[in-house]
Amino acid sequence: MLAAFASLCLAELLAGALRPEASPVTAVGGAVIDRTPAPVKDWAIRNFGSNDKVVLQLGILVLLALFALVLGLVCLRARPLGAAGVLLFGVLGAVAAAGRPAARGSDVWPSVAGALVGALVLWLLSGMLPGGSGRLGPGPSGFGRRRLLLAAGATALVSAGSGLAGRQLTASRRADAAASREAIRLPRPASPARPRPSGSDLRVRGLSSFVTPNRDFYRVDTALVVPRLNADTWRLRLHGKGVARELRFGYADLLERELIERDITLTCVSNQVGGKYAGTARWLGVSLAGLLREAGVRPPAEGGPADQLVARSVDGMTLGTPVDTVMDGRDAMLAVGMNGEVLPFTHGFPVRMLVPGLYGYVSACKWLTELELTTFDDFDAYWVRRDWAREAPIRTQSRIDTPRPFSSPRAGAVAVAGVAWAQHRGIARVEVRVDGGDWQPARLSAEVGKDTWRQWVWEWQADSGDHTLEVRATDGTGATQTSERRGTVPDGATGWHSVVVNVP
Ligand SMILES: Nc1nc2c(c(=O)[nH]1)N[C@H]1C(S)=C(S)[C@@H](COP(=O)(O)O)O[C@H]1N2
Ligand SMILES: [Mo]
Repeated sequence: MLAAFASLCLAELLAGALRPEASPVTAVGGAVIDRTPAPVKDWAIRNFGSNDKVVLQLGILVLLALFALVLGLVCLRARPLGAAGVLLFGVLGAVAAAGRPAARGSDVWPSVAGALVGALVLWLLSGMLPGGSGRLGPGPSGFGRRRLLLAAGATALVSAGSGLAGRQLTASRRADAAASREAIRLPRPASPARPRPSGSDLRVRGLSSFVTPNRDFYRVDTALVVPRLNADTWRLRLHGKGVARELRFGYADLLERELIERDITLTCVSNQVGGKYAGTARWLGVSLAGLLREAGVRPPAEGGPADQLVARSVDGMTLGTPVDTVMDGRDAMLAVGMNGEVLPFTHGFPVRMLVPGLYGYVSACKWLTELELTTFDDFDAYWVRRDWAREAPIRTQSRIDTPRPFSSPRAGAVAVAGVAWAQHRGIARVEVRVDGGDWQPARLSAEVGKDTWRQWVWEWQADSGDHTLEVRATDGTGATQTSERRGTVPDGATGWHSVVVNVP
């Protein structure tokens, strides 16, 4: 265990000095995420939410500890075999690190050096056991025991120190990135968001606010270490099929362009019926269609050769979006601001993509570094290679926020309220029913736009007993949400949200 600890601590120190992504735990975790089948990913998001990554890293550490114990026992019988086992783990870490999509050659060093040190520590410490290498004897002599304890203690101290130093290096790097982000002043939009009409937020107790504050906004991504780019060195390249003029620009160039500001609701395809992976923000950014036009791109509808726009992020994630959708007049954008703030690191600083009406995994690339025009025939993006659909427009959904499931509202007037979304089609109607009775029209919040959700409220005269509340929405095209219950894979969950309450 001590050898494993020493190994990980040294690796952390080197990763802190090189880059945090090179840490073996992070690299192996990333490799595990990439190989996680859709149902397991779904299950993890459902059960652990945004803590799924913490759970994964803890799981890796627990597994490592178990293997360390096993290797320790092996070492008591065959010292070289135990040490070789440690080296094998180093190879595993190095292979994982080198195989990350955005890997650099130097990323293998923390794993390699950590394993060498771990093997050495195991070799030396086990050599201090009575008999030099063999089985535990009746107990080391007083002198031998003291020597062993001293060596073990020194190893533990030095390891802990280097591990902490590694974390410190990473922390100071993060502080640098944070300072560069805080120095940014966003310009005013040339095209501001339309003022929200009064009544766009119903302000019912227990109901999600119309705008989701940044700190409450859901986060879904595969990044174990949140990328912390520096806006000064950030570059974006737009190239590929049918691009007449390749574009390359930096953050300052982007801010010099005309900025648009829009209220848009973002939704994750992994959102279960009734789930909370949806949020609304006021985004500030540059029109993506405008950029594509500037590069000479024509949509397929106008005879352009590329039907897919592939966005790449600094961590190697790829997301593919239909070019027709991006250029059909909706407010697809490269966003730099979120709710009056510079884009937070967790939501893609410095620049992310957004396309109203499409699920995040086919449109909302965070930590964006490259845009490539290609075809759906030629390229499958990250989640498409993992069972998810190529194209994924957002399905109409409605959610009951209050009363909470299994709560006990008092008999009499109860405000049943929630949100409903069908981005880019808009929400036309929301209905509620109790215990399978007649559908009752809910009152909708004033519409902000067809790219945002709407709140709804319905006053229920509750009598005592167990009751089931159900909700369904109708979008702007007149289509009502299907009752058919389907899971999130491959292109979004369907079905009505229902909540059971007990009125005492
Ligand atoms: N680089 C990168 N961008 C990404 C993802 C990711 O894993 N990596 N996840 C996507 C998914 S699945 C969703 S739903 C949205 C979520 O954006 P948010 O975390 O800002 O809410 O980001 C998208 N953009
Ligand atoms: Mo998502």
